[in-house]
Amino acid sequence: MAQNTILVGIAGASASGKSLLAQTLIKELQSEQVCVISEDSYYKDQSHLTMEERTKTNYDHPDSLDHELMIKHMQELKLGTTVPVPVYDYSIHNRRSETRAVKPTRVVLIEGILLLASPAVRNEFDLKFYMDTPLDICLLRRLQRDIISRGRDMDSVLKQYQETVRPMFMQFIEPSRQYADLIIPHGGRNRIAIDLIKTKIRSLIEKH
Ligand code: UZR
Ligand code: MG
Repeated sequence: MAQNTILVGIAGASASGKSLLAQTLIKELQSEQVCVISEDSYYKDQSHLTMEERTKTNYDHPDSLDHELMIKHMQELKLGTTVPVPVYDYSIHNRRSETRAVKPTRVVLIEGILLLASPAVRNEFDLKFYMDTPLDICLLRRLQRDIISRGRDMDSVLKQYQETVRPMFMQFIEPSRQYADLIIPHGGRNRIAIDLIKTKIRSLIEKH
């Protein structure tokens, strides 16, 4: 039997434009056969830790993510099962109690920093993209985003950037670029890349 759900991975540095690309594809495709899941949803449950302890977690290291649950969900989606995706709340560095039911649509986009870093995760994808946005641009976006939407201040963003974001990018994310099928420069507003990916996704939906 042909596999029904196609899994598309969008990896790359933090604030490289992964979510923007995914959201743009969803908006422009206007199809009920496409949806998006964020790898951030799978940050491990930290209910047993105090807020103080949670701020010390290295969220840029693969160990902070529940990749086992994510892989299980990826496999279930491919088998046609609806999955309960955790809902993550950055302001409390933890999962909320509720989950989001994600249906096995024809194409499921998954976006996240560490999707291509481990063989177990990357092997589940049918198509793999890597956002190759210059790091200085990512840092500027990250400063803006974390201060405006994730309730941080400048000092904490810069500290986190130097302590974990940049070193873990060098150790895990940048080396994972080689596993992508396609490398996307210029960030989430790369019009040619958006149009090419839309064409590919439309053909996958139509072939169904
Ligand atoms: P994107 N992150 C947090 O800052 N706090 C959390 O509770 C969970 C995640 C950050 C994480 C990573 N790390 O760089 C980023 N740090 O979210 C990934 N430090 O999200 O791909 O949207 O940038
Ligand atoms: Mg994002």
